[in-house]
Amino acid sequence: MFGKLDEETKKRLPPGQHLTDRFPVLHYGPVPRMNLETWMFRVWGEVEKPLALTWQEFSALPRTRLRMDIHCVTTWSKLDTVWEGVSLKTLLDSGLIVPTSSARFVIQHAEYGYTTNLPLEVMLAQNFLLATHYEGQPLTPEHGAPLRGVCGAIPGRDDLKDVYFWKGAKWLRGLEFLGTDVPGFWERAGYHNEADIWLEERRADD
Ligand SMILES: Nc1nc2c(c(=O)[nH]1)N[C@H]1C(S)=C(S)[C@@H](COP(=O)(O)O)O[C@H]1N2
Ligand SMILES: [Mo]
Repeated sequence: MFGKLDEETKKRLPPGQHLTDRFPVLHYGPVPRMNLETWMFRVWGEVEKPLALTWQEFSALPRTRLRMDIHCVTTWSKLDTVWEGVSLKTLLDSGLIVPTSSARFVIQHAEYGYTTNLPLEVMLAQNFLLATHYEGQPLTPEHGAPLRGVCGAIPGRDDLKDVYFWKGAKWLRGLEFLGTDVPGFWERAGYHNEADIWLEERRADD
């Protein structure tokens, strides 16, 4: 489908990955139905005060737009995807979320009990977003509407940690801050806890 890759593109493609210009849909289980009237976004655990926001309140938060390359562990990669939403760092900087001094990890909790875990530090970086929009449009149901975690790679930002796309939960409903790490859904199923795309941390024994 893609012919010879130029040098610039090659550098952006992690080992073992190939490019697609489609946007595959990948998840375990059915697509949940959403009801924005009853939808709540919650933050709990190692935070000074638990938080609960309605969809209207979440939609009023300061927003960020981000261009990233995304890399699925099943080996497809998609370059230059554009996302819009709220960065976790903004929520901490504004004081809306205040982690306790022992907070080190965050679990994303999604509909139907899907979870995925990341170090707090990774989720506070520029390449992680709580996204409501993809390519200027609200997320479609199959891609995680109304809210999903998104993690990708920003070309040229070698200082950031880049993880596989499963580390962003579609149909995100809450964040649990923790002092110690707890593996999420795919992590318990044998996928690598760290999931670094450049080190090919796919399965736990990779
Ligand atoms: N809630 C939920 N989120 C999920 C998953 C899932 O099974 N359930 N799968 C993950 C995986 S493995 C990938 S590659 C991406 C796929 O996102 P997409 O369907 O928008 O391409 O969602 C991630 N988030
Ligand atoms: Mo994936």
